[in-house]
Amino acid sequence: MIPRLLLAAALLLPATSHAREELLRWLDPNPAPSPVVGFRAHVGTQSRSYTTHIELGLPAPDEAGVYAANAEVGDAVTVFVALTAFDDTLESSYSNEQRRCADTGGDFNGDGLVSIADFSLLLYDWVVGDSGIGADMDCDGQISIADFSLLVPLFGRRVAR
Ligand SMILES: [Ca+2]
Ligand SMILES: [Ca+2]
Repeated sequence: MIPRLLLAAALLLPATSHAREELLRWLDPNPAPSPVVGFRAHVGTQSRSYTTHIELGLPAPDEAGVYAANAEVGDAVTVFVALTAFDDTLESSYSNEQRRCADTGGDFNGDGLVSIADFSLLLYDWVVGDSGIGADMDCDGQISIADFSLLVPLFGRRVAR
């Protein structure tokens, strides 16, 4: 009865200055009627190491069987999320894991402007490795030309943070 997380866009609702909301969407693979009475999200800043556990309850699925709920996560740039389902007695294994990245808007140094300084930071991370400043703009776990391509059109933009 392991639930399956689906990709969903991150919602950037500033719940507090130290948290953000992530929209989770998932499927319950159990044949109807499912024994599941609730779902739980598990969140951490390292893969497969979850420090926060959030009760999602049993929201009503849409007509395609997709469940959705918001989970408030810490404002670390990247978090890892997995789900479990439970019935009256048992809790499932972890679902597939998803990496969720905060949207820095390309302003990696937090000075409110996407400038050559941010390009330099991205290039540095590209060479040296992800330092956690948010340069992994497409959230695929590596710094590459794809992230650079996402940053280029943001050049000169002011970013409220
Ligand atoms: Ca900047
Ligand atoms: Ca990337």
